[in-house]
Amino acid sequence: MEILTIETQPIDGQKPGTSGLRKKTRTFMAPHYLENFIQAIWDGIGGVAGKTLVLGGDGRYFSPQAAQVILRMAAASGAKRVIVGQGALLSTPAASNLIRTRKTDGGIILSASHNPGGIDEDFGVKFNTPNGGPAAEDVTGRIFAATKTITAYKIAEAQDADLSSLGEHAMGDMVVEVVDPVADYADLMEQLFDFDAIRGMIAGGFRICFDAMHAVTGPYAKEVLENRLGAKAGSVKNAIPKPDFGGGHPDPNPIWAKELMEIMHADDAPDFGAASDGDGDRNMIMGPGTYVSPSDSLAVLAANAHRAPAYANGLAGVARSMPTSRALDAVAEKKKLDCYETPTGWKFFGNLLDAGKITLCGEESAGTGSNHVREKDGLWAVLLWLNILASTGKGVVELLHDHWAEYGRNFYSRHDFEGIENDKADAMFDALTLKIEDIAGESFAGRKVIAADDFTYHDPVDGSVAEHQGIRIMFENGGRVVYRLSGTGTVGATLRVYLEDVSDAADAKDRDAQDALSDMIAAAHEIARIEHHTGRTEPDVRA
Ligand code: VG1
Ligand code: CO
Repeated sequence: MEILTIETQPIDGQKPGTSGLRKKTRTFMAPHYLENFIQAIWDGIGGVAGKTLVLGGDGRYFSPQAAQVILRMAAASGAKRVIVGQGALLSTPAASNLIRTRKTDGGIILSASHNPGGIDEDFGVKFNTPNGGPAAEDVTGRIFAATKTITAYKIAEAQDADLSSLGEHAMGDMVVEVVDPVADYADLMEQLFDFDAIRGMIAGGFRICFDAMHAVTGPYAKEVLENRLGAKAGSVKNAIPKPDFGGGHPDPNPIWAKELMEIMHADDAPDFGAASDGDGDRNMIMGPGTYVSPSDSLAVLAANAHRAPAYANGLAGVARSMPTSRALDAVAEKKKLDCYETPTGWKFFGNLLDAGKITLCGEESAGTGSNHVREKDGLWAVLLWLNILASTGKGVVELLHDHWAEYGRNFYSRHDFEGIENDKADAMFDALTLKIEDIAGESFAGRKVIAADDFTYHDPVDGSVAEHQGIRIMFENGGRVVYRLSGTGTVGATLRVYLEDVSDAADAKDRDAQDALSDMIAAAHEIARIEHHTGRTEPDVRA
């Protein structure tokens, strides 16, 4: 096998964001683009000679070609073995699990998650460390530094590895081990949850609808929900992963999971509805006629996790990303659990999980997970819900209402303003940063501000500091507005405005969240002067 050293030059903008490097697919397909970034990963982690890696992704357009390039580059740099999901498929949580259980040196996940796929859509590459989690900031910093000084990369001249057939294949001295992407993950789920109880509930007539959105969770959900738990055939919809996700956004929220919304709002709605995203790490939970907001879902899971075998001894602690609602904090307070507040992105939970400080964590963006892997995990969240429903005998809506009655309700919504010109978004944040300096005491939309800051995270495990993680404004009586810019988009800037207000009123369960948040929405616009800076009055997405 001949090893080629190809001369190259640094390419601008290869800075990993909230979750890896995400760009337009055509950008990744441009000469040297992918190769430069992969070589920078190898350089950023001290090379791959003698190492074992995991490789897979959500199956989006360009994944098969990218996988072959990465294998040839791993072989050229002396990797010992690469464990690849058959067809280059691995959901993000399944990849995390393999990285951990096979005691590897990390892995590469090919995904742009919930972003659409296709030659004119998005592609992404993420490196996960041996703990199974997304590389922390020090590692991504070294990778980014390497992209800026690269002069050459190494790639082997080899035939494509046959990723369709299970087993070991040779690429020079490197072994390409093709594994069933589903089996190990499904076995792990069976260890964590009471499958007998869930099976019994389903056999008793409990109906499920899971929308895989033509993305990677299809085969996982079919195996677990239909084959192992007995949900009737067809309970998993859009179950075959497609390179373009059927032309949709594989983003499980009320806007993009429209088909599920319709099914769950119909007269004969199933008892439980769920959806996942492109790479299988997000989840959306629904009961008949009811969407469970991700922040509420996280709180309900934290309050009830002990009903599942894996968490029967209770939780070590919990964590949420800063913009996630404080519904979780209410549970932690009552149950006397430590509750950590981290910046957005799963990489910040890794240290807390590794150190055993937390067992469960989540984000408002439909991500929930636990110490079973080091990524958020969509199907895991679905199974924990099912386990809780089976053990309490309650329905989704009853469980949610009982939760609010016990802990109060945190009304919550995120408003996204997409495709804003970068300079306008920056100008808005500059003005906002100045404004919050002396905002305490002022009132907006009739609500008084008690504090405001630009969130800085001090990692309690390794002492690292992450600054500028979002501007938050706290109001009297529990209201809160948070502003940040997305780190996963590929075009312009996406402004995210996170809105929260607290109520323990008896009629809280009947109120519409957007309506209940009208003060916070008005205050958010007034304080940041969103229309003045961006020209926008209405968000593109209300999640
Ligand atoms: C978004 C979400 C964040 C999530 C990240 C990756 O990031 O807000 O909570 O961790 O996506 O999720 P941002 O920077 O765009 O707000 V996934 O499912 O895209 O890997
Ligand atoms: Co995802």
